[in-house]
Amino acid sequence: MKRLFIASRGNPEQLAQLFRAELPDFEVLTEQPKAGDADVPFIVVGRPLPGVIRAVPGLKLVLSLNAGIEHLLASGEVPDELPIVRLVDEGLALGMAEWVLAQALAWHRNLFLYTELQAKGEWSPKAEKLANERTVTVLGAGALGRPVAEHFVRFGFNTRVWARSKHDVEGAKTFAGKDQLLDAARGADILVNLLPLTAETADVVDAKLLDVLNDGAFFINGARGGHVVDADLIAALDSGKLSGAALDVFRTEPLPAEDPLWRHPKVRLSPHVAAPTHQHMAVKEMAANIRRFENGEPVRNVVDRNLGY
Ligand code: NDP
Ligand code: OXD
Repeated sequence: MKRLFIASRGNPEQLAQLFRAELPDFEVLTEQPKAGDADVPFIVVGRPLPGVIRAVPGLKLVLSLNAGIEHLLASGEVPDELPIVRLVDEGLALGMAEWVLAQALAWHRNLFLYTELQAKGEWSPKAEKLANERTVTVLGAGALGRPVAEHFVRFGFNTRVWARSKHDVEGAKTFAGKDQLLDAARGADILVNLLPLTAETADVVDAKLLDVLNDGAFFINGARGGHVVDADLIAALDSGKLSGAALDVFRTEPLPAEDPLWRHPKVRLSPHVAAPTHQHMAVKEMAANIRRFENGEPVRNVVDRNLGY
């Protein structure tokens, strides 16, 4: 029963070596097991090819190499009875916090603007504000949203957090549910999206939400492109409602060459690198969950299929 299949299309052998170090009593496979083979209760997946998961005999637990698992749910590749564990680890949380704070602080201290002025040879100091003169709203209070909000609090920003349920985040004002979304965002200077992509959260960043931000606000998207109505985002950038946007994720990735976001002067793009999976940290987390499952203990970070995250 101690068998694990790595179905990653990246570098399965490298992952397998890390798993062998964490789970020395396990047989770790990188070749697809088939019907009739001995049972393989555990599979580690990124974006598996069609049919890969269903073909594994005796599968009991699906461990995702990603925090966002909407692609696994949408593909229908994981049979309903199989629990899916999403990736939650310190590496993701630290990485996302670094990326979001880097973007937020660069905008807050006009560093993007000064880079543009430098290109024109223009010495033009702007009125600089302190963090406590700015309001930040973070959408999502989960494994990534909460630590990001806590960093904003530490820097002294007036911090607000919005989630499905009510949270306590020390030093921040918290909001819950659809009815409080606009209140959470009203008058914010920086809007950060760290929601999972679900039926409820798709298109949540639209004209209605952007309209209630402060004029000249900055939008940071580290979650998924499907959260944003791109036409509304571009309209808000063009009208000056937003002075800029930092985008790491897009509806289609890689972002197609013809997409206007590539060339928009107020958009800062990065190629889905905000919080990459650090394999050695992720493997430790996944191995610990496999042990919990084996010992009959509750497995952590199991996806609620009804909620979609
Ligand atoms: P979590 O599942 O830990 O947190 C999700 C948060 O969103 C929770 O606070 C949850 O509320 C809230 N939420 C969910 N649905 C709603 C809703 N309908 N209305 C209001 N709030 C809602 O996710 P993570 O923090 O781990 O990750 C967030 C997303 O970040 C991932 O799903 C993925 O898309 C993205 N990501 C991007 C990466 C990158 O490199 N760009 C890397 C890793 C992840 P509640 O607390 O009440 O349940
Ligand atoms: C993830 C991601 O969800 O890479 O882990 O976006």
